Amino acid sequence: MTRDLTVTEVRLTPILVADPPLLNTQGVHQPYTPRLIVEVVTADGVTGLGETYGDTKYLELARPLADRLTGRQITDVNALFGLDIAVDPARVDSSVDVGGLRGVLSADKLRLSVLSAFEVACLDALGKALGLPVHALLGGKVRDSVEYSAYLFYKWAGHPKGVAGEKDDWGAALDPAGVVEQARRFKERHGFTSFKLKGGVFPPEQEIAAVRALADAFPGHPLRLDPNGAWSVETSLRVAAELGGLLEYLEDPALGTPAMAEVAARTDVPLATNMCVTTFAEIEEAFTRGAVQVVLSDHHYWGGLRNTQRLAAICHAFGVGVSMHSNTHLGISLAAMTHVAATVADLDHACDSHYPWQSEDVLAERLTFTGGRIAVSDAPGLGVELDRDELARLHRRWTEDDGALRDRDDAAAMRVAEPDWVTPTMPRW
Ligand code: GKR
Ligand code: MG
Repeated sequence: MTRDLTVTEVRLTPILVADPPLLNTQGVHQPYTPRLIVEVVTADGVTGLGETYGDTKYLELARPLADRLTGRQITDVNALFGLDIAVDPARVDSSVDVGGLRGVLSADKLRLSVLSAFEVACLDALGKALGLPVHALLGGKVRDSVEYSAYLFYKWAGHPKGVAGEKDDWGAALDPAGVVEQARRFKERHGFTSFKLKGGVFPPEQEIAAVRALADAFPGHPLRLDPNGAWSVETSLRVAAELGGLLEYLEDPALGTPAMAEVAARTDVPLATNMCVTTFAEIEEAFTRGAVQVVLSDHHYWGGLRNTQRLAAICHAFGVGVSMHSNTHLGISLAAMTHVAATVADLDHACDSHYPWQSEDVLAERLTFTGGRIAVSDAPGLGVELDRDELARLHRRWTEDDGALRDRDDAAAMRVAEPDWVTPTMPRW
């Protein structure tokens, strides 16, 4: 049977999704966070789904790319990556993304972050058209389920008074006991057996105490601490000395490759990153200086699932481990992460995922973690279906927003509670 794989329509739907008050070194999560849902429709009426960041700068770039994809084949993604689409320099002149939580923001990284959603949508559509799962299009799975780690955050019980937002039932976690209780619930609800604590929120001593409390409560469970570059080299070394034996790895203790290389040279604790190696161009210096032992890939800003495989191959060649970073994301991205993770042979660490924090999703059926793992779907495409009513509801929320929440700004969200809050200068400690 001949199929018509021509793209006849690309639908872009920006949405605002509920997010709990999770703390990080920049501030706190807004009550609603922007995401962009991409639908690629073929002449045969097959629809492929993709998802990426929804902030204005991503959306602005997605529009011309959507126009350029229309009329092409869904198998023509490589050419799309080669298109020269102008990026407004004002959109990248801040040089860091989300205050630096995702490393340097270049025009290329912005473009890749948008293209990744188109790539995933095309692969989903192609898989549906051929009756094959996305992992098969990527060369086939080497495991039937992918392990994720519980992503622990210091958090408030609720968003500041007077701020609209959804209630969550996680309660506050602002000290070691709160962190342990949160970990217990993660384990009970989703079966996770490894834990990552987002640090850089409190002085290092308090975060060291939280990790020690986790180690006592969950002996033998892999633990990680990620202060998003908030520490100096000396502080990083002090934390590494104190927590050494308890940590699977320390994630971005210090900011940038030179500082990470200095830390790595003076400790045996492995260092992971989603901040100093976030593009292919950053690999050479970091690897030759031995600055990182694990790269946390993210198919959004690395430019899709095939680029994630390329990154994994490079890491393998250099003896550097690979795992996955996560930012607030929904089920389409979790499905995409799971398909690609299933194809990477040497994925030696549980991947990160914010998904358990997201009470809302655009999927007809939420993905579920069992024993901390997501089963790799063998259904055609990504194996997920859109809930159109929910997509419309979350889009309405975006349309009705006066613009205040359409661009993620954790420092601004923090100022609602602490008017004098300024984005901390790094290193903070
Ligand atoms: O969502 O607060 C957050 C995280 O800090 C996130 O933005 C980071 O990019 O999770 C990420 C990380 O591992 O650094
Ligand atoms: Mg990180």
